Amino acid sequence: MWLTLFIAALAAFVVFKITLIRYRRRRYPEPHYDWSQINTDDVSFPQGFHWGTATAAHQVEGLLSNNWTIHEVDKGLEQSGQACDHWNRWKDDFQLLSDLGITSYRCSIEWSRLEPEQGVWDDEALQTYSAMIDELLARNIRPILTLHHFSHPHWWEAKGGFADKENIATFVQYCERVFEALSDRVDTWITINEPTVFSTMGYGLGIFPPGRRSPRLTLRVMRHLMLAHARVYRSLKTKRPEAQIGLAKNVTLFDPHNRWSPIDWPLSRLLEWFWNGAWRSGITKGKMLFTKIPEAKRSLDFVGLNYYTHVLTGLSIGSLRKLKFPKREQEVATEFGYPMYAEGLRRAIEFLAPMGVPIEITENGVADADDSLRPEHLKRHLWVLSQAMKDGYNVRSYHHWSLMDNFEWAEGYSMRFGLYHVDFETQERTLRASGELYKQIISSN
Ligand code: GCO
Repeated sequence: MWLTLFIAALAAFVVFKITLIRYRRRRYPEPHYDWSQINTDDVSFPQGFHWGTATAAHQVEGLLSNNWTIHEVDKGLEQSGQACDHWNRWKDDFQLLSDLGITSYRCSIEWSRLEPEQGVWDDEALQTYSAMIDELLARNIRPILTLHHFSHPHWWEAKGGFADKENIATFVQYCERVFEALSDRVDTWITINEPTVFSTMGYGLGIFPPGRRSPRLTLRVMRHLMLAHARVYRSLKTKRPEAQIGLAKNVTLFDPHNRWSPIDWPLSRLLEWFWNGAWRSGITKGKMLFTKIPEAKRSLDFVGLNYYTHVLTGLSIGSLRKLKFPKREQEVATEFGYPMYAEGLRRAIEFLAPMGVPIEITENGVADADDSLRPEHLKRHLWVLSQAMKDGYNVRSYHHWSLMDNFEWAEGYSMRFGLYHVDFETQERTLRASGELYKQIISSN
């Protein structure tokens, strides 16, 4: 009798587990393609599709003084220093864009250059940005300007940056000033780059400035970034309703390392909600992380997608102090540690599509110093993108991260993401094989 009961209970448990796993598989699939069976050259893109590359001011311009430069020194990180000396070499660098056949270029404005002290504006710096825009337009390259890409002035950081709601007003003023000067020529704007990365890395994991480790602050900064984005959006739209204003969202996917595990699966759902879902709900519903932010509802004309990888969650991820990135057997680990998972680009697009606005791929790329992976990386991602567009997803552009090797934040110069190799001693730029490949893809599409 006990044995029968035991066997029945065991059988019920197994059936329950299998049903649960089948349900999870169906509802949260993690597709992996057999790439050996796919012809990644078989791609096509519609007329008017934009081919681009992306950079950010702090990563390329050089000799800045902002929240990051302080953090680099405080934490003993590699210093950004001269970076790519782009502030002096931008004309030559724009020639590199033309050499590739680029039609869209995403870059960012450095607030600390424009307003080094509160209320003291450097008009010459603004003039330089303005000249950059003219040069891009003369080359038939559409500029996309990011107003905040992780860096801002010291004085603003000292006042608490995005952790203090009161500071949003000065951020909005800065954005308005730039918009007033450049929006006669720039149509496409990104308010904030990767809000979840900025808040989690800076206030949760302590890896980015200001190096805090506080869950409470992380959530607060996430909400403030949403509010700041919404206020900038509303203000700029009143100034010029036809401008296209969006933000760049890093969609990292979270998949359970082990689908049987009672830890891995709920953890992946939780992280997925925290990283992606809460943000999407802020924009679609005006509600984020249990707080109403009504201004945020429908505050996007397009959404920028930065896609790099999926993270396999579970105990295998290590500790918060030392994150590890496990990978599936069939996956290749990139130099950053996380796996190459091109299939996820499709999932990221599917995740954003319900927002009902066009998608611009504002970043996608790989750290790969010897360029052994980048050509395949590029081909796979563009194949996935081409398929998604054939299936009707509204994607307008692809911006490869990055035009050239540059300062990769906490990783310093060790991670090389460029289509052009940069020799940081001589500042010489050399086109990599993957850059050559990208150029060919652009010219045949
Ligand atoms: C980010 C940024 C870029 C990075 C790129 C490579 O995602 O952190 O937007 O500035 O350099 O993503 O990691």
